[in-house]
Amino acid sequence: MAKAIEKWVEKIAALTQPKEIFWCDGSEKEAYKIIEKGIKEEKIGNMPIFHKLNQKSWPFSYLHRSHPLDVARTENLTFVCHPDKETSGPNNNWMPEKEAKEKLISLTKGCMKGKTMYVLPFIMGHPQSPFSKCCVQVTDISYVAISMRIMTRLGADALKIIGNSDNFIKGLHSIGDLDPKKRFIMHFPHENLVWSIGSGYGGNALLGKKCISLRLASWIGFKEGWLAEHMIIIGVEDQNGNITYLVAALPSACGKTNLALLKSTLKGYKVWTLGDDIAWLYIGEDGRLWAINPEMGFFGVAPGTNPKTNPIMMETLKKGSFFPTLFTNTALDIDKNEPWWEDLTTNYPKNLLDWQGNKFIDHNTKAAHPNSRFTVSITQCPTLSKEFFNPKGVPISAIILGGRRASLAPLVYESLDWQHGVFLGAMMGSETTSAASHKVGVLRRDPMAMLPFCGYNMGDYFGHWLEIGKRLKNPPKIFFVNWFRKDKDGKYLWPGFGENIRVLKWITERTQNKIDAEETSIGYLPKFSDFELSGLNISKEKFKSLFSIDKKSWNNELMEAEAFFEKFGSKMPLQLKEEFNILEKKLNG
Ligand code: SAT
Ligand code: MN
Repeated sequence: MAKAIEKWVEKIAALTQPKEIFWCDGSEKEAYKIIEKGIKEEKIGNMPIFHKLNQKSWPFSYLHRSHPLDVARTENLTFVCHPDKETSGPNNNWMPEKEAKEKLISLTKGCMKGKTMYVLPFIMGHPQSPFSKCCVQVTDISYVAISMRIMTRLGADALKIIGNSDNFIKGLHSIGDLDPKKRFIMHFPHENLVWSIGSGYGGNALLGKKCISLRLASWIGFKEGWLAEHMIIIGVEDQNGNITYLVAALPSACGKTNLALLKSTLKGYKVWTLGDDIAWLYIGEDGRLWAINPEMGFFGVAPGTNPKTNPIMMETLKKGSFFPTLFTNTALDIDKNEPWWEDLTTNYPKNLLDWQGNKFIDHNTKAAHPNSRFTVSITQCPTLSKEFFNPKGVPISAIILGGRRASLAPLVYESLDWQHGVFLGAMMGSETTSAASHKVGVLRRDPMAMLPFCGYNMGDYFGHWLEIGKRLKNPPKIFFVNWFRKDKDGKYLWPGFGENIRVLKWITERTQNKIDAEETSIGYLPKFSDFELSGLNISKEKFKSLFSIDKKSWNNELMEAEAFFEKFGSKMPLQLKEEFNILEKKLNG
């Protein structure tokens, strides 16, 4: 009798009608066979899927160019279809399941004609962890097959664990004809199913990432008592060799990847990397919060990455291993056959093709797409923590949340307790940059950096955070950071990058109860004498402006947050309303 997984694949093949079915085993040999297919057989427009880059300077690296209208996640075409609209909440697009399936079936019928259907069995999380999830995704493009091999634990192990059972998360992906009008990324949490058609872009197509590890997993975690979060995981080692583990959620364009691979400027301090995007958090037997990274790779933004801003990522990208490294929509230095992006070097290479493969002439435009990306195995990261391979994960002492705020938020502050931290996290907002939107400096509410990724009603999500806090015997402290505060002349007050280790030092010392702090209306702030500033040109006065609290702006912030909270109606937990009232009183009392 055919196994459940074979039956499911047969059913999908009957609908999509591929020329052949290719079961992937995750081996090295197979990876290069798929890349060959991408170079010789598959195309987007008239462009091959992969271009082999200079293997001496960029070992095992390939360039991929997407369809020009398929360069980012499309939140407006992303749906979470719980049986009822209220469970999906105002934070998700929703349509009735019947209507959603009808649309998807008509778009998917025969969509793989003449193509290869790759079957990708993979595990999100460590195979020996009770929290890991087995998944199977089918796709009709080699780029996605290879990307999934880098980003997940793909291959025979997953098949072995799945065995005859039908206990696996299902992902159906096809690039369709890449027409944005025929594009949908739909989630069916009650069926453990993601169905995505019309896009080959990362978050829309690598279903293990945002679709499974955040949207579906957050819902599973809600029901099972754990959290799936949009967070990096790092270990901070101090002069005595003690390592404190932290998670951090920052919206895009807030230096999240740089923080995950931070190169310390403080002697004796070192940051160990465990993850750059997603953390699954569960309550351990010891009553502490533990974190695992379900992924195996980095899918990071290329522009701005260079030996100064992120030397460790540069090393990771250049390392090369039997996992290929992919560059998507970067520019191409023709003479060297190397990828290039803005700020990689100070000068433009002489002969450059832009991200669409045209000769780059107009220096008023960007050569690499602002959202051009690299896909690289985490195993190539020189600062990878050995605990990454521990199925238990790591115990978390602090949760860092934050955003980009030119004024308002101090460089760092600590919430008074878990509930207060959840409240501040729920009203989190960040200013957009030109890379993310054409309007610069527009404020977007993005609670816990999860707004586009929470697979259920965010009012329930806030309640779930509060519940988790109650169950933790020893909850992590919750901190807020803002690297982007500016002075009156619009200049950044804080140097950022490697110097952020100073903020991490203060945070870890607070978790170890080594130092006290100044209690204010919004939480605890560092004392000047406790904050490591040696070697930086930061006066007491400048320090004060990094940490000043402007009553008027905070009142204004509260007003905006109130309007945001109202969207969630009766789902909004009462405790957060209480916190709201307390803060309002403190600010004005
Ligand atoms: O959404 S993606 O996974 O494509 C990129 C990101 O926002 O982290
Ligand atoms: Mn992300």
